[in-house]
Amino acid sequence: MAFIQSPPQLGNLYSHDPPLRGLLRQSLPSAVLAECESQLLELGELGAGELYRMQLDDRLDEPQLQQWDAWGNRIDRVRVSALWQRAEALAARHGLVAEAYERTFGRHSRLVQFAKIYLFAASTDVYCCPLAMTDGAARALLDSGNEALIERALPHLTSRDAGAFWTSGQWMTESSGGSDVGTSTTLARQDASGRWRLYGRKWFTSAAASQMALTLARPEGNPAGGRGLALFYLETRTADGTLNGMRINRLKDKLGTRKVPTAEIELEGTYAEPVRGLDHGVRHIAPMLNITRAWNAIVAVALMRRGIALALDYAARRSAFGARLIEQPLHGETLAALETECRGALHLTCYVAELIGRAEAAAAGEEQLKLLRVLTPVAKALTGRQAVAVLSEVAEAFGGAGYIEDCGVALLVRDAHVLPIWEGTTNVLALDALRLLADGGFSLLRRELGFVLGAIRSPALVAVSARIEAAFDAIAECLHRPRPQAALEADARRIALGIGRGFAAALLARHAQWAEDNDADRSPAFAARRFVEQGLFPRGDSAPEDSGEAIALLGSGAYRS
Ligand code: MFK
Repeated sequence: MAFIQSPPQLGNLYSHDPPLRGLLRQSLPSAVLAECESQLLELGELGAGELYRMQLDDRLDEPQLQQWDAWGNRIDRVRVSALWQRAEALAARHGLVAEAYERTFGRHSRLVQFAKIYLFAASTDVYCCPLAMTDGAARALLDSGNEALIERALPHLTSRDAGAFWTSGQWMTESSGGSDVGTSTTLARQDASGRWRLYGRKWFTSAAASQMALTLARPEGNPAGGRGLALFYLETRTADGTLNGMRINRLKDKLGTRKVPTAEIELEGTYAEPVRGLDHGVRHIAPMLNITRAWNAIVAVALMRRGIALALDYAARRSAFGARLIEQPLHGETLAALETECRGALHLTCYVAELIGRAEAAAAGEEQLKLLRVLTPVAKALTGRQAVAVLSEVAEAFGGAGYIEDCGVALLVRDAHVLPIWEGTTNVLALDALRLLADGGFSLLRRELGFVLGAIRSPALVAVSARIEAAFDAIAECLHRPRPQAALEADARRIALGIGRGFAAALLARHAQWAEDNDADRSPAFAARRFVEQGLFPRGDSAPEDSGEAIALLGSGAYRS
């Protein structure tokens, strides 16, 4: 009889996650935690049970685009997977979006919401994509002050009733530029009745099955660039169920996020309404981007946690060379390094969630708003890259089994790869962060770092804290050293990621002090120390001084045309 390996299992995602529970105990008032904990347990059970089983069974069920009906009518209907349909109903019922707007827990509502997203995300095949955009649309509409649109859409976007719940698309990307959105060519023109209609092609619309979208288009006669674009609201179908002046040309055939029906859409006179004036579209859609970037970060953490949970359980079941993998020092060290990254990402992302919560409860001052503005791109950029690295290592921890599609790990590796790409690539976000750091953001961050580290007393953590301060000194030197702007920009990625790592390390150290004081638990201190050892500000002494060097290096190869 051949040997059969028992597969990895998941326990309740909430009760089996000490780092999450520790963070929530530290950050939430005990009354808030007591009130929301049963919901977290329920989501943890769903994520480890029904939804995870569906995800494994549903593996090959991908979205389908039906363009024509039997009688030759163009219908362009998108059918999503069974898991996505179930996820939609559960997301509404559990208030995955609503939680943030009901504000039951005041300024803590965003953190509670993010804990829910974290428990929901890894078993639902990136259904968090439409949810993130829905949350972002609600935020952007509220910020716009457009009362008619708020009244029309917000009750749907924030509904807990699956029948009334709407998701929203965020249609920005055009083939001319996914990052350089200002090059968009979609035209907005008023018809004879004065209604706005859109004409153009949106190239990566991630929620083709959504009921509404926020999109950018250039009102006829407006100047080029992001400033000449306007933010528009549209509903995808008219009252009789037909598409609102658009065609879905095809669904994308992607490396990962294969359950997400990402479409190319032709706008052929789509009725739309301006959300906030007829220009500055990029500025007006930015609140949506900031929310989806924060979601991106928590989804990155959730995927890392899933991979590590599976790898740890597997390591306890699998034996090689006469011992279980978990008992083998090098394997244990390898998994501990992943666990450390995941904890740092969790703390950084939840800190961003807390800042959003404070801002929305009008409990944040100017400085905290600015801090949030800097830390959002930093957290998104760092966690996306961590997820790719961690999940690649998770696959290796399974050996050949991790390379097999129906083992459940390959899916995580493929899905993680989108996280650094959509919602702003690492370089776009690093340059965004660089601009903000130069504009007073760095000194604010440094001050906040001082507050965070100010709580630390234990000698081992004081040593950790000194290394974090030293990393920030090096970043400060790097930011302020006189050099050409091009050389500074060439260094932006290292600076942004270094700030993310340094701030995450500080949050881990503060949590470790809290855990020592409250739980006599030393594992958070190990995580803080290891996170610092795994690197805060890489290649400190070889920063590029001259951006021309990279260009010369790349240009010298015979492979260039
Ligand atoms: C799993 C969970 C996540 C799921 C997500 C779902 C998937 C979604 C699919 C997608 O839609 S992916 C597409 C996402 N696309 C991007 O993220 C675009 C990336 N590119 C950038 O972010 C560029 O930097 C940017 C488009 C903003 C550059 O455009 P511009 O026209 O050069 O804008 P500019 O001049 O930098 O900024 C214009 C205004 O917006 C400025 O304000 P003012 O008009 O007052 O000067 C900026 O300060 C402001 N702004 C830009 N980014 C901002 C912002 N304000 C607040 N927050 C921001 N992040």
